[in-house]
Amino acid sequence: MIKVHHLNHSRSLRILWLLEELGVDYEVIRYARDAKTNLAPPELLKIHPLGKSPVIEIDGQTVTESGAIVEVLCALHGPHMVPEAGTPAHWQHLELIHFAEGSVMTPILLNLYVGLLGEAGAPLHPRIQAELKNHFDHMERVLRPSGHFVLDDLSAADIMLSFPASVIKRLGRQDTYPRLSAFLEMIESRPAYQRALKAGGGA
Ligand SMILES: N[C@@H](CCC(=O)N[C@@H](CS)C(=O)NCC(=O)O)C(=O)O
Repeated sequence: MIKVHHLNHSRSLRILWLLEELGVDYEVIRYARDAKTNLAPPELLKIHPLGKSPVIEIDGQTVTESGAIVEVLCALHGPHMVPEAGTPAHWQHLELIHFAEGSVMTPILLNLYVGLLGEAGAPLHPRIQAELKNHFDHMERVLRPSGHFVLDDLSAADIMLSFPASVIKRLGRQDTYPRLSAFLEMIESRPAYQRALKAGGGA
C-alpha cells in the first residue's frame, strides 16, 4: 500500500488527486502546519531529512519531490496520464512538469517571502511582479482551448500545474487569467479532486 505524507494547504494535494484519478489504493498520513509559523511540524523530519511534503513510501522506498512522485506513480499505474515517449507532446509534457516546480515556483515563493518584509522588500517588488506576470502569462498562453496543458485530456502536467495555477486565485488575479481560472474550475469539478480534498482533511 502506498503511503502519502500529506501537509495541509500544500503541494501534496496534487499527489492525493493523482492517486484518486488513477484509482489506486493509498493511505494518507496527515500533518498540520504550525499555526504561528505556517511551517511543517517536526514529525515530517522523521520521514525525510528535508521535513517537507509530499513524501510517499512505496515498495519500501521513500520518494520526495512532487514531479518525481508524479512520474513514479504514472509509470506504475497511469501511463495514460503521460504522452507517448519520444513524441513532441511528451517533450512538452516533460518541460511543463519541470516548469511547475523549477520555474514558476521561484517568483511565487519570492512574492510570499519578500511580501513578509513589508517596506524593506519594496526594491524587489517590481522584479518579482514582472516575473510572476511572465510565468503566469506563459501558463495562460500554453493552456489549450480544451482546457488542458498538453494534448486534450487530463495529463500529469495538468496535475503538476494545478498548484501554481491555484496561486492566481489566491492573489485575486482570475480576471487577468480567464483560461487559468476556467482550468481551476474544471479541476474543482472533478470527483477525484473532491475525493482528494476530503482524504487530505479538506486542504
Ligand atoms: N519541490 C518540492 C517542494 C516541497 C515543499 O517545499 N513543500 C512545502 C509544502 S507546499 C513544505 O513542505 N513546506 C513546509 C515547510 O517548509 O516547513 C516538491 O515539489 O515536492
